[in-house]
Amino acid sequence: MTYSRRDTFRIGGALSLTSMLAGRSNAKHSIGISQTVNAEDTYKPAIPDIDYKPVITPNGATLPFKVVDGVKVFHLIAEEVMHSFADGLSANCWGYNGHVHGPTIEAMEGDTIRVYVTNRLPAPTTVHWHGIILPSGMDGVGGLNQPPIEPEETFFYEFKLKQHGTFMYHSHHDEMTQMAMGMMGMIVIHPRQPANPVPDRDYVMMLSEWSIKPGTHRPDPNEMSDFNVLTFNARAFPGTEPLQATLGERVRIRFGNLSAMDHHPIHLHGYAFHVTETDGGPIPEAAQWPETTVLVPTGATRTIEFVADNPGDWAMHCHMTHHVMNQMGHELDLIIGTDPQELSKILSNALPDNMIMGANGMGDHGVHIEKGHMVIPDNSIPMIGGQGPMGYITMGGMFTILKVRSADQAYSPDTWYREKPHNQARLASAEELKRDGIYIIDE
Ligand SMILES: [Cu+2]
Repeated sequence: MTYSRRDTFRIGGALSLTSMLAGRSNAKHSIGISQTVNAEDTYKPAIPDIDYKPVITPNGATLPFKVVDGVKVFHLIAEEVMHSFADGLSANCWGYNGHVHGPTIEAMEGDTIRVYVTNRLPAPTTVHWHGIILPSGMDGVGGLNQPPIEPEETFFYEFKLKQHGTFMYHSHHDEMTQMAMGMMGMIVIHPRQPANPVPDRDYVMMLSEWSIKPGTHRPDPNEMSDFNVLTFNARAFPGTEPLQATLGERVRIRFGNLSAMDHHPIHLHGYAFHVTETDGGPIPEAAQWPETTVLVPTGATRTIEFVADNPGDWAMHCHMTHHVMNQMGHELDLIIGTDPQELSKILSNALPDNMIMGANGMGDHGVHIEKGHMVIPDNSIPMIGGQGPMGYITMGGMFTILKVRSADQAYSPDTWYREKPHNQARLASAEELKRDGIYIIDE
């Protein structure tokens, strides 16, 4: 469905037609292609579901607002939050308004937003509006653009949104600590005049990484390289909520990455997509090229779009293989190819309850843990994956599932795609092997 300004007038009868038309005629490309709004333009604040189709933040929330004298007023409260990454792992993090990460701030190009930031943390903080073009005094770098917001203080930020696209917000005071603790969120600014068809599903995914030592309850901001919890919207698989699409729908996914030290190549199965915008602005259609993996550098956003024309359950994950594991130690000795029985015998004098794992790789760890064969520290998810329709999914971390269904198939996040038998990979039959001249020789 294409969502036009005409629809806005029809649905939103209360909105002033004159002011919107006036704003439209004044609109021009002032700075770069992403900016179509002049500072002097006056628009009515855009209303969700009337002026724009709201985005979906899986496992997250959108920050509510109210309108006071034509200005959108938001209230961010920085505070400690006990956050669950997946069943079995939670930690005391720092976030906003009871959420880790903070709720998505959503508005429209031309809106003036006022954000009150209350600091309920034990440390000073600030908020930086990443990618937003605004006055220097509103940019939120502690010490440079403003004094830090001391505990219990409330700061005032106000600026007009002159651009559209996908941006982020995060603490810019003691960043290393505060961002490692979770202090970040996404900002979506819808265009006044959408250039492309408006998507039917518009998802927001914040990528981040954490160091949480098994058995502890706090992220460790001092970690520089060995991150062990990798997340989409602060959740690790199997804690990630699937993305949903109905066959034929246009899907947009907005990725933002504020990981401490890593870039994430996000791969979507079953599709080729186009990268349509960065936090620098929209990419002209002629310059977009097809991809199956989009590299999202830290400190950047990348937006992809595709038409969901291939039904099924499709994996979407970071392609760095250590980013789809949960809380494993990466300094393990290599024992692939060894005989676990022999090794176990040697160890049994010193460690009678030892259990050698990993001789055939890591794939069976999650199953062992879930069946209780292996005791794990309290509050930890070492290598646990999730149960799928065909067995155990040996993935964790930055992994989720896009579930594309036809309109007549009821969708629920817990149900799986039913593939037609002729499209299903399976054990080869003896008859087939013989027919095609494939001979399996036992050694
Ligand atoms: Cu990654």
